[in-house]
Parts: sequence; C-alpha cells; structure tokens
Amino acid sequence: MSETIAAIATATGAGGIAIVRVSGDEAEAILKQIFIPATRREYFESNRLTYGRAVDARGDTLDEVMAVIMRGPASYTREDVAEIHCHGGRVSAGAVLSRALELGARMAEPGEFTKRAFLNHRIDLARAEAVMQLIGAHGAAAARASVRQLEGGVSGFVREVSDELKGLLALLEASTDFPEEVEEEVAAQDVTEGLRRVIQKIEAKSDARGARLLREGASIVLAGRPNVGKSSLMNALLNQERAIVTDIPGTTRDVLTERISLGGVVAELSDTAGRRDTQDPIERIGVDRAQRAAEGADVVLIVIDAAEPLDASDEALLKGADDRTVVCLNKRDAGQAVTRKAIAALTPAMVLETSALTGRGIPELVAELEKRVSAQQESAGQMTALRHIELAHRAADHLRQAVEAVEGGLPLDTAAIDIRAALSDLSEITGENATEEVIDRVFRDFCVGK
Ligand SMILES: Nc1nc2c(ncn2[C@@H]2O[C@H](COP(=O)(O)OP(=O)(O)OP(=O)(O)O)[C@@H](O)[C@H]2O)c(=O)[nH]1
Ligand SMILES: [Mg+2]
Repeated sequence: MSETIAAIATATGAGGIAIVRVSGDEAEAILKQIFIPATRREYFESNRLTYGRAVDARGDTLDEVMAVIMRGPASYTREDVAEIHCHGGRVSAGAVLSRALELGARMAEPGEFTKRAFLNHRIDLARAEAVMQLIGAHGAAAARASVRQLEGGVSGFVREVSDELKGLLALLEASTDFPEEVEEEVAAQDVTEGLRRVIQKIEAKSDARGARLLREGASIVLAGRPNVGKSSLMNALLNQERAIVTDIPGTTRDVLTERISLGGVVAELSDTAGRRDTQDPIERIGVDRAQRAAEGADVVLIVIDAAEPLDASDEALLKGADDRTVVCLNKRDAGQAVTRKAIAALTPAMVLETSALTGRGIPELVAELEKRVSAQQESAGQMTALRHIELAHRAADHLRQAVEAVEGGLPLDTAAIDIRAALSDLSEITGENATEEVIDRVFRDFCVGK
C-alpha cells in the first residue's frame, strides 16, 4: 500500500483547470520536485493552496499552477495527497503527470484513490459507491439519493437493522440456553414479530423499480396509429422541433429517443412509427421497433386522433393497454369524433385531452408523467445501487426463512442460522466482510482519478 499513485482527476477536454492528484508516501517529495512556490514563505502548509510553477526535470516551466499538500490522515485517502491545479486541457496536466510518474509514482487504477479511502477505513463500501453514483448521476433526484448515501444513509440503515437482528438473535439464544428463564413460546413470538418488522423495513428501502428509475431514468414511449400527432407531442414535450412532423401518415420510421427532465428525474422519451399494416419493408421494421419499444417502457402514451373515428388499430392498442398506459386524446382542437366514453369502453386507462397544436393539456400531461416517473421519495437509507438491493433482498429472504422456521416449530437454532446469514449479507453492503473480488468489482467501474 505504500506505492504512490498519480492520475489526472479532471475530465478530458478543454476547461478552466485540470488537476493532477498524487497519493502515497512519496506524494510530498514528488510535489516538491515538480512545484516551485512563488514565495518561499508559504512553503507547503497542509491544506493550503499555493501559487507557483510546475517545472520539468531541467527546471523549465511547464505551467503556472496552484498546488496543495493534504497530509494524511486528514485527506481523502488518509495518505499524503498532493494536487497540482494546472490550466485546463490535456497538455499541461499530461506533462505534470508524466513528471510525477518519472519521479516514482505509478499510474492510478480506476477508483484507486477511493479504494484506498475504503481500505484505510475512511469510508465504507456503500459510501465509496455513492461517490461513483454521484459522479454518474443523470438528474437532481439521483444526485440527491447519492449524496444521502455518501452522508451515510445506507450505512446507517444497515447498522440499524443489523443491531435489531443482533438483539433478536440474542433473544433466541437466551431462550435455548436458559429455557427455564425464558419462555420459548414467548421468545418465538417476539422473534417472529421482530423479524417481520425488519423484513418490512428492508423491503421499503430496497424497492428495485424506484432505484432503477433513479439510476437510469424512466422510459416513456409514444404509441399510436400513423398521423395522430405522436411526433408533434414529442416536440411539444421537449419544447423543440426534434421530430419530423408532416401530414403524411407514416412519417416517422425509426425510434427517436431524447432525454427529458421531469421533476428532477431524467426520463427517456421515445417517438415511434405509427402502427399499421404496411407493405413498405422499411416502415414495417419501424412498426416492429415501435412495438418492442412500447413493450419495454415504463410509461406508454397511446395517442388517439380525437377528430377521426377510432379505427381497428386504435382499438387494438387501447384493448392492450395496461397500468403503464396514459391515453392522449390528441387534436382536441380539431374535433370530437372520439369521446372519453368511447375510450373508457375499451380500457380503464387514464385519458388526457391534448392538442399538440395549441398546447392544450400539455401541462397536465407533463404533470402526470412527472407523477409516474418520479421514483418514490428518496429518503435516507434508500438503496439505489443494484449490488445493495440484491444483498438486501437476499437478507430479507433469509429472514423470511427464519420466520418460517420459528413458526414451523423447528429448533430455534435453525432460525439463528438464517438470521446470521442475513447479517452477513447486510454487512457485505458496507463492505465489512466483503471479499477482495467484491471490492475489485466495485472499484472497477470507477473513473480514473477518483
Ligand atoms: N389540429 C391539430 N393537428 C395536429 C395536432 N397534432 C398533430 N397535428 C397534425 O397532424 C399531422 C401528423 O402529425 P405527426 O406529429 O407527424 O403525427 P405522427 O403520429 O407522428 O405520425 P406518424 O409519424 O406518421 O406516425 C401533422 O400535420 C400535424 O401538424 C393537434 O393537436 N391538432
Ligand atoms: Mg411521427
């Protein structure tokens, strides 16, 4: 662990500054050879940004920079960390990094700084993962959930339920070890009640669908027969002329997807080809794609032309509607050949009257979409990482087995084994007993320099 590592911590491309980060025993020695402060007085006070120059081996200036030494253990990695803040772009930071490598640092692996923070017990695994999630967050809600996790929400939750489980375990053990003092039946009932409570808590915090919505955003797909105004609605929702709109049925051929932010949650909105039987081979592929897109969507907007009577393909779509469906009775400005009642006869799905042309009903549509895609309110301890959710579900399964064991009259030891298994799953979330393989897998997805 004494190897000193270095990397450029900022993103590639032009920008105001680019930061080279060095961590390890040699960080300060390396910094002193690269960085010449402008005034001797300020020489390398810990945590203080100092102005000066970065120089190459011959002492020629590479860049005008700011530099800081953060001495361990009060640093991100708990080791000595040096940062050199160069001008942006790749060249200057690249030269400083090369110089650090010449001076004995090794190129850091992805996530290696954070991995060291974990291995040096500055943060647990759940918090390390929160760092990565925050960096990759697509929307404000996902970022908020990551910050909560970074602040220890998930870790705190794991600790809380683990403590409860340990209490229940103690109760079980007491009733088997001191049967004359602890009534076994009473203990059994207390334990199953306690276990049920914990299972419920875990389930509430590990809702997979909500987590996926936060992480990846929801997908919303526009569906309907040709010419009903799907592309027009797409443009109205995006507030830009993104999709081609014409009065020729069959205008849209391919699936067109754009990001849209709905109440802090990022969603993907897809326009698709109008559904109809067609001999045109290109359009047919488009229709197939439209169907597949709708099958995988979180929300399906079935668009109906209010000015024209329902046809067979409208009816087929409406009959296939499910709880993901919202019906847009579009072109309401142009007529009323289709009524809400006619639609209600075919599906119980919600109907909104819209006009992509005049904008009528669009705010209501946006509000409804926000409601549908916003993941349940992320609270502290809400899990968003797939790894955490899988472990939480495994723990809950073990606890359910424990309940069954107690209720089935099996020896209480059997339940104790299940509870211990659940505790082990939970502790893997924070990385207490995570194997090297698990740890490596977590950090592999990090970016270099973090
Ligand atoms: N009056 C009126 N016309 C609309 C409205 N929405 C769309 N239109 C018109 O209807 C025609 C078809 O609109 P599109 O948005 O291209 O319809 P689409 O469903 O994407 O059609 P395909 O791509 O062929 O499946 C265009 O001439 C639009 O201007 C509306 O709300 N009111
Ligand atoms: Mg279209």
